[in-house]
Amino acid sequence: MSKIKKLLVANRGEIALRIMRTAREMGIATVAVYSEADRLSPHVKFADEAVCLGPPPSKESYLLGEKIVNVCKELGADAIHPGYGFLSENADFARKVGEAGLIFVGPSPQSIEVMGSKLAAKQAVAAYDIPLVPGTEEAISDITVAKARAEEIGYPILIKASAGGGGKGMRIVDSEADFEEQMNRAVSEAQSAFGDGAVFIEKYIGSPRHIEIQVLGDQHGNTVYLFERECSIQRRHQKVIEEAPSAVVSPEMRKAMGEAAVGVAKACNYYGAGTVEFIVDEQLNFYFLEMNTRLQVEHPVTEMITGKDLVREQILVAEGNRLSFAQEDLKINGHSVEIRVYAEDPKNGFLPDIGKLVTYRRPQGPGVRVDDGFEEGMDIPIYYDPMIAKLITHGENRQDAIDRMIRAINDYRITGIQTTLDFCRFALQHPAFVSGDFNTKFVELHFSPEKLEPVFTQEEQELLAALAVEFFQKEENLLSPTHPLHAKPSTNWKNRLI
Ligand code: MV4
Repeated sequence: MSKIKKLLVANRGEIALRIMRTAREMGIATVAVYSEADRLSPHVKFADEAVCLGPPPSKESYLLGEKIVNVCKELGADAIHPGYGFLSENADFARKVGEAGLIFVGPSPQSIEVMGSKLAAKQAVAAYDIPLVPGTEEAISDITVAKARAEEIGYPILIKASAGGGGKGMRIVDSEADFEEQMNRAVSEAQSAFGDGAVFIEKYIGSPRHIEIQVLGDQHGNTVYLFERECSIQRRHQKVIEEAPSAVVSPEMRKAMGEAAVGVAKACNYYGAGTVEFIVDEQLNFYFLEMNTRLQVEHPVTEMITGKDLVREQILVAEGNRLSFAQEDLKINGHSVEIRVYAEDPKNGFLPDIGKLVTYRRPQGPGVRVDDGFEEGMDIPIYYDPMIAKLITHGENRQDAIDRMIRAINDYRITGIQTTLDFCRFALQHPAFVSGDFNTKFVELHFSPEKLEPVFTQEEQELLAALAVEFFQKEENLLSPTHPLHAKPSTNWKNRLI
């Protein structure tokens, strides 16, 4: 057991802030690192100390593992939290941190390594009773053998890269005639993208749900699950809406998935916070896909329904403490939804829309949480992920959490850049989402840009503003029945004004 006194957070934006807030609550001093693009960022201002790593590109700043370890030693910090992305799932980095006598707030390098390879992960869990999608458990080396296996499984099949993940390097094959060509392409793609040409095949599950289980393990062999997150609402492998619990998971299915997830964690001697990803078919059969060995973007929905602070638990476990609660102590309280607010334009193919946050006002109120890393007036840098905020709501039940989310979206004020807020409201109000009966095809099935409420161009907005000014300058118009004071009040207090 070694108490952490000073924690370096090797990340930026909302997650760096979120981690430092918990550290401060635990009496731990914080060190921020930043790139030249993030000099004025809230995570830098919040930290007790901050060190510039270099120019804006990640490779010259947030990915400089050795430099980060050196900063840590120089400032006398005793631990590094990697957040998500960047160095969070880099086994070599985790190893270097340990070799420098520092604590890596995350799993062991061995766990990261095993789960970083889809094939090694499948092989590791083979001894446990974990449902896997029918397929090959080893890399394909002989095309004739592979074709025979594909025939057994039945087309369509999916070719996946072992070193891939998050949907990279996947290919659907509809019939044997296409097999060889698709496989050769998959191998050369995997070789050039990941430096590892190993591929394997799986039965293709057509319209799956993506449901994942949060797990937490200590260094003494105790592992618990903190229930599921439903993450099926995504666009090109980028999650848009997440919720906990899932509308389709029964208590029995929850227990079965939770125990399978704990099995996956045990198969790689996992400690820390991790997420076991499953795909769920239309008959609600679930299959283990991969394990993410980091804190995830969507962890807040789990925190909202369990009352646990996952970063606090990560830190306690990294210090060597035993988990302070058992599986039976965990209960689901209500329902939570998260949307990711991206600086992207849904009306224009979701192109990143960088620029200045001219207006930025967060929604507030009961059951509303905003995790963000920007302030009004700041520029959104082009170098990093376009996610500017996460908006999370909690309610007694699913509909309350959704209603509250729509209210919070309506209260959010962002100008200067286009965001995915309107798109999220569209999704949340869609009958398929409201019913809970949806899968990973939701966006391609139900969304097209014209479904968003029409908005005015910049020119039209200026014209309307000018007309409005002129209109209200005439005193008689204030008494006219078209004045906003007379128009459809959302509450009736305004009626009492006149
Ligand atoms: C699949 C699949 C269908 N069948 N595997 C995509 C991300 C990676 N984690 C695994 N993925 C998938 N694997 C089989 N055998 C469909 C997907 C998939 C998907 C999975 C989760 C969330 C969104 C997805 C979107 C498209 C495809």
